[in-house]
Amino acid sequence: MQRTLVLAKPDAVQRGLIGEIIGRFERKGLKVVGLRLLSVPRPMAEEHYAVHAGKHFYDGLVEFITSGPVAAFALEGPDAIAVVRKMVGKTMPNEAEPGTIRGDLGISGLRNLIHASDAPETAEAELKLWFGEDVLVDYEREIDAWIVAEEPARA
Ligand code: FUP
Repeated sequence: MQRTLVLAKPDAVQRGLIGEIIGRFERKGLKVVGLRLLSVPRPMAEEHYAVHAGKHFYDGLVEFITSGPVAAFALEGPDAIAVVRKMVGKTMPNEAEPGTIRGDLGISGLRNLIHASDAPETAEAELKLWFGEDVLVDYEREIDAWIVAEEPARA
């Protein structure tokens, strides 16, 4: 089981798309294990985007993510990181396939609505940054018996 961080960025919050976005992940079968709405302090934005520091679009990124409230979700499920990335779509909404969140709801550059962790190491670091320690919720869902199949044992 994997956990991953998803952010509905300020454009998604302003456009009233929090429910649409989290609803897609819920319908997919992912379990919500953390939820938070916050105004992002600049140092936190800088840490989140540290990997892009120095790039020509870095200042714009920090500016944008601090421009209004952000909704953060921690999602859990089998292969959650890759599954969520696939649902999010390509970085640029004009290139993202229909059926993906960016492909269906976005059209231009930095207004790409959403962030999702791209690897286990980044997911771990980002969940810590956005939720801190011991905040995510462990719980069982009975419906998981109908969603999550056990891998058959290999001979
Ligand atoms: P993604 O993982 O799809 O969110 O994309 P990246 O982590 O590569 O980029 C993070 C953000 O930087 C994107 F939301 C958009 C912005 N970006 C640009 O504006 N120009 C680029 O060339 C690459 C990324």
